Amino acid sequence: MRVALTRAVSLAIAHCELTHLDRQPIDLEIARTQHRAYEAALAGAGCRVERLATGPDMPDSVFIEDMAIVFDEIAIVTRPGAESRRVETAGVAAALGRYRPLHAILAPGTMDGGDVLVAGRHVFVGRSSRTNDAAIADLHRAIAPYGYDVTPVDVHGCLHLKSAVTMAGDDRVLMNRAWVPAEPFDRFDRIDVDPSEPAAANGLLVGGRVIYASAFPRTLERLVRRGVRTVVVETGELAKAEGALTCCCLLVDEREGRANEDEECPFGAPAAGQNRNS
Ligand code: CIR
Repeated sequence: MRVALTRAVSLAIAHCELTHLDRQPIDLEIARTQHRAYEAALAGAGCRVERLATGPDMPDSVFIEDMAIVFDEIAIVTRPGAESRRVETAGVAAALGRYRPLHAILAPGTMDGGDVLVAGRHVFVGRSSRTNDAAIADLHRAIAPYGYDVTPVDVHGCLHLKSAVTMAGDDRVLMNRAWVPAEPFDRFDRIDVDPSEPAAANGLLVGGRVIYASAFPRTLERLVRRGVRTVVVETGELAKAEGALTCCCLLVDEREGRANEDEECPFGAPAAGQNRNS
């Protein structure tokens, strides 16, 4: 079974971090409705959705992807590049600790999960305003023993690597070459975003389909023409907080048994059920 960890939309989402966008009013109820529809798409793709609670001190909590990178063998808990978001890691670590042994990125490293694209044993990591070389080296040390290689990729003009490139199939990527160099992705079949839709490179590949935003009809047409199975969702309200599709979940393939049965969670996280609820 595949678990999709999601996190509730905070009532403080209007105070989210913004890097490339101007602040606009965000309608909390619409954002929550869109988030529920996204969760329904995840369930339709075969996931068991497990939604973590949030709090008013976590405006960006819905973008749970940035808190961790989940591999079959281990989960990496990040040290987010935006200081305001570091409060989010404890609850995510507590949830992930039920499924995987954990490794924490430590200072001076900073990393957002949105900068990490996993393609089998190949891991691409964006050097961005959120992710630095110390964290990339730390990640590499943690996962190299399991046979993963790590390729750093410079990202320009957007928030994260996965704003610029995401998986659209086992050997296929959807990308915006204006924001990320194409060469590291030479081995993949590539689909380019429509030039009029620069932010269209983020889709979520899950259960043999790509969950994709309705905001990018021209790129959607390209995906469909190339035979990609798509499920379209409305995410306009979450996009105002600079979030996309991959960033609203962490996918975990469930394995037998608990990962950390005998270990204490290194994050001092609250026990399950102790998260705040608004
Ligand atoms: C932030 O700036 O951290 C949030 N407002 C948006 C994060 C989006 N995360 C992602 O695309 N992985």
